[in-house]
Amino acid sequence: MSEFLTVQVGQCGNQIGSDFWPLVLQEHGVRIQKDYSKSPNTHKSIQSQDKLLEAFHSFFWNPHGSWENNLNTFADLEKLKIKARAVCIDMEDSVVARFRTGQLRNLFDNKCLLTNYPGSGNNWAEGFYTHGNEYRERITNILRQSVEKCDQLHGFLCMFSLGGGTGSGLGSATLNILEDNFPHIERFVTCVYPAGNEDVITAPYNVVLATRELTEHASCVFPVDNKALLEICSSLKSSRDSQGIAGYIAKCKPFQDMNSIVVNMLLHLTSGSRFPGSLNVDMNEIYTNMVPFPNLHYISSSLSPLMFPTSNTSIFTGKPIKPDDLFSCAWMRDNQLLKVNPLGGTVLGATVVGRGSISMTDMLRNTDRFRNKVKFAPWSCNNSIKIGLCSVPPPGLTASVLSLVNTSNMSSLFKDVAQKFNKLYKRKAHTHHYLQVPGFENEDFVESFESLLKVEEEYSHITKMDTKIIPRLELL
Ligand SMILES: Nc1nc2c(ncn2[C@@H]2O[C@H](COP(=O)(O)OP(=O)(O)OP(=O)(O)O)[C@@H](O)[C@H]2O)c(=O)[nH]1
Ligand SMILES: [Mg+2]
Repeated sequence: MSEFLTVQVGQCGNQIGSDFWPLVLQEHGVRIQKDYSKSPNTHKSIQSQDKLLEAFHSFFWNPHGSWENNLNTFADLEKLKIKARAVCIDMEDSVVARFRTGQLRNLFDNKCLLTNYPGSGNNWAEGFYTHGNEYRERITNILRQSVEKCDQLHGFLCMFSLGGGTGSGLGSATLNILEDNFPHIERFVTCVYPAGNEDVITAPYNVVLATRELTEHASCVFPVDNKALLEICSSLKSSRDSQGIAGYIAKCKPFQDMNSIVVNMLLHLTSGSRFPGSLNVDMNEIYTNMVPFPNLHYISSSLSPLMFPTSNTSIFTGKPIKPDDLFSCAWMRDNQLLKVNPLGGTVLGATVVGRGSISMTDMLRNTDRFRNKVKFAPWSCNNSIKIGLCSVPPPGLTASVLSLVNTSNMSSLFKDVAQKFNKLYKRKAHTHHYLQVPGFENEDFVESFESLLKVEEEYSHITKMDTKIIPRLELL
């Protein structure tokens, strides 16, 4: 089984992380609550103990080496001093402090938690140059120590937002450190694009500066955007509420709900590398099949059923879930974790991973339906779609589907980002905050913007390619 190391940077990255670990434990059949009698371990009683135990070292390491069969409760993990394979970095202390003192405190290795005060002030340059230079050595050492604890490290799972300063700036710097020190280990990034009606005025700068780093240094990016996540969550929670999204935000803790959707996507994405299945699809296979050219590595993702793990409510609640409906929902525009239409453009690569009771027949029938709806890139042989079947469903479900599409429509994301950047940059508003940071130059703005336009053009170019019938080569 493959191992993954999560690298959580900034407030958003660590908040996603704080939702990630309880759900990983739940998925591996470990109960967290103190009063265990109140929460029967249904997932574990349904799934074979061996399957869940074998998968354990994907996300955890055990200083004693031996894995016992009785990892039923969090106390069992504490007894064995089992730790999460996690590196948590933030330049302020509020979120990471909760890892130090919260209910799961013994899960985190204190040596892998790195904080400072008071943050990067929503400034990519502070995160990338100031903190990146200051902490380069410490981050390198933490990463080295964490990697040494792995036998079969498969990839880094990096999580951060692009709107603030630490996640976007120091997250980018960390990506560079990973590439320099571990060039052969894939760097998978889940990054959060801002919603648009921003709480951070300088977000367009941070997004453009960080996107260049993602293009140059990530292996594969699974972007999500807060607008799409907010709409999904509000429709899940308050579809009967006349106030819509505003009503939902007023009543709930939206980030927690939004993050749980992202976490479910990450768990589904890595499920084939962790659990057995009749058609296993590993993360490196996803990467090979989905990324035809190095720069075009941005993947739109969607899950079905979309649900909040804590409440187990989804649009299918109370109804039997038909496999075909699960697939249809996964390909719906409104269910994408990013505001792009996966069926509208040209498909550069597609993967579908079914978990639980999805059969091969269901999979083939539905991927055929998908094939008939979309246009594939001209080089695609027989419009191929990578498929995976993992036998362990997410807790509380019998089946689920993850759709991944690398689509030329990704250009719309970059167009939108460029527009917002231009609005600020043409008046040079707020640029002095960046230019006063040692190491940052106006060239950073210019080159990052050019890099963004290049990716946007490369994606747009695919749409314009014709499917030409190339005659077979004749032997001379
Ligand atoms: N989905 C989601 N978005 C978040 C979360 N926390 C912050 N954001 C978004 O992330 C952006 C701000 O980035 P943060 O992660 O707060 O900033 P940071 O990386 O800590 O950087 P600084 O605070 O500037 O040092 C904004 O667009 C927020 O809306 C979260 O938990 N979930
Ligand atoms: Mg912060």
